[in-house]
Amino acid sequence: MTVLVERRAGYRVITLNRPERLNALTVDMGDALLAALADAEADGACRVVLLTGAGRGFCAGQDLAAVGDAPLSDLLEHYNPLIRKLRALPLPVVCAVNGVAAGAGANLALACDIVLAARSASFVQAFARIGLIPDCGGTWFLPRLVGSARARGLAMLAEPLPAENAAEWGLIWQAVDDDKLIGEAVALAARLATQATQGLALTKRALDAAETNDLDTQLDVERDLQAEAGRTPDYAEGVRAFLEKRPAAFTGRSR
Ligand code: T3D
Repeated sequence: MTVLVERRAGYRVITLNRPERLNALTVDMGDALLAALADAEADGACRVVLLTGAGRGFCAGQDLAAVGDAPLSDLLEHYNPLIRKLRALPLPVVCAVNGVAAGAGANLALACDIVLAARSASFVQAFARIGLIPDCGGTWFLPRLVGSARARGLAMLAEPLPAENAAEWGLIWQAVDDDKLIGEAVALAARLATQATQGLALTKRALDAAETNDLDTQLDVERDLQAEAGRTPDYAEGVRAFLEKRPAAFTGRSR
């Protein structure tokens, strides 16, 4: 199976599983990943997704041996829904980048909410090496995360950016020691799985909306989404727990 799913208490671990090809993507694998994300969303007990790769790479982008003669836009008909699903998923998605993340593989990681990477990992916008443009959201994520100058350098030079630099530049959340990556990612997923899931989903929506809104519009978005957050049982529980000086016991439920 090209995508493995492990159900754990409160979260699912989804692992890209073509280690002999550094988890390079095929259309079938992209479709399987999309289905795994949809399954996670439909499972009321799943409050976080943790995405990682098997073996020494995270994902080497499109499998260049499997492109075939079809127009490249056909491939993106499969991969774009994946990026949209990651952004729209009403759950936090933690990504543990265990090794090189290249091409579409890099942008798959950047579509996740909190990206941890092993210190030995790197991010390569490999597209320019083969005459393509950054896809799977690359041209959208890069300038927003690291600014225009660095986005252009990464996209046009296609040089590997080591995980520590990626963290310093704000491309990802943190670089961690290789042997601690999975432990830290699992701890983060488990912690998020005990938090106010609806509030986190609404936070995700608000931050995404802010990418294109002016302040005036965004203030209205915050008002509306805050009203929704304020109707959740977790908000009531959070306030109660604060006043009673005890840890909150969030359920993640919307009502
Ligand atoms: O519709 C569209 O727009 C098309 C979609 C485009 C999206 C894209 O993702 S385009 C970019 C595609 N990806 C790349 O160009 C990256 C290609 N890979 C590399 O540059 C290097 O493999 C890495 C920098 C990622 C890692 O280098 P290294 O030295 O650590 O490993 P390696 O030896 O190159 O790779 C290990 C094996 O994986 C090797 O196979 P072998 O020789 O042991 O049989 C290699 O061929 C294979 N592999 C790595 N990446 C791919 C791949 N096989 C197929 N497709 C790959 N992308």
